[in-house]
Amino acid sequence: MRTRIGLAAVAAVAAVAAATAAGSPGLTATDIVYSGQVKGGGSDIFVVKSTGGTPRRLTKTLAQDSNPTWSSDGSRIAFESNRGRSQFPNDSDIYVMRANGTKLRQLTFSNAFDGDPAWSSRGKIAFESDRTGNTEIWVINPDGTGERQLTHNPAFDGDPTWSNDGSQIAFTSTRDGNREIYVMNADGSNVRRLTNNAALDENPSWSPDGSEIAFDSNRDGNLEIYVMNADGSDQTRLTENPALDALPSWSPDLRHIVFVSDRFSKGRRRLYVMDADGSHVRRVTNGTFDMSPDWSWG
Ligand SMILES: [Ca+2]
Ligand SMILES: [Ca+2]
Ligand SMILES: [Ca+2]
Ligand SMILES: [Ca+2]
Repeated sequence: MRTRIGLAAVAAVAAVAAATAAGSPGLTATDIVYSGQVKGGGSDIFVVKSTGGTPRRLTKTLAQDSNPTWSSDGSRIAFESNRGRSQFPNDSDIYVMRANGTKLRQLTFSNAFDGDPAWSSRGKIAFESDRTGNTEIWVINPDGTGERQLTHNPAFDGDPTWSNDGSQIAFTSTRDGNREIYVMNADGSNVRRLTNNAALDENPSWSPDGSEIAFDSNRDGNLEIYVMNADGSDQTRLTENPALDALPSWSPDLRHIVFVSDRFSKGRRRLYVMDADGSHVRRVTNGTFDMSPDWSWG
């Protein structure tokens, strides 16, 4: 559900320009995959260095390619796309390709929405689907086998993110009335709620060492990035800006977090990297609608 934060129509210009994160102390140049709006109205998958520079475009369609996620060895990328299934307006499916954009393969084939994949260290891909009539979390193997439903609740269940060892999944659900962050075992059992707040709490991202979960919330009036311990304790705000700040993802060395913001560019969403304590925010991309970053595993 990551791309559905107010998907307003925006002017479409290709997403390439100089960035400002180069030379930041302590920031290692590793790959971040994301989706960017492109000329003609679709969105495609791009990879950019965390230190900025010209993004590499991996897909080229008039469709919406979005919500990319790295395999743990960095060799493949899974993503969501509505390419090729236009007779079902809300249809999208999970696709896998090599990290250079070749060898594209479709994994799901329902006529409903299948999206927001998250790849685990054990090789499983969690995703959300509304094929049963409401949004649930499912899991599938990267070869298309083993498709299985994990949540069974009439509310929205989405935004999956795996713990580092692949044993647990954090996710967003409205089962208690509004968007909260929950954790469950990888087989769907033992659901525990981590947030309890009348505001939006969504888009969890598990840290690579398993100790913390970053997420976004508007509990302080507008969307900001927060972090909490993996048991839900010590919920701390990292950003403080009237702009939209959402969709966090951790760097492999735990020292930085990439997120989406429209600060300095009203209506244009770009990727920013900050230190894990919220300091030293620097811009990474310069597109019109850059969304859903996923930082590589190493
Ligand atoms: Ca589908
Ligand atoms: Ca559900
Ligand atoms: Ca909430
Ligand atoms: Ca904000």
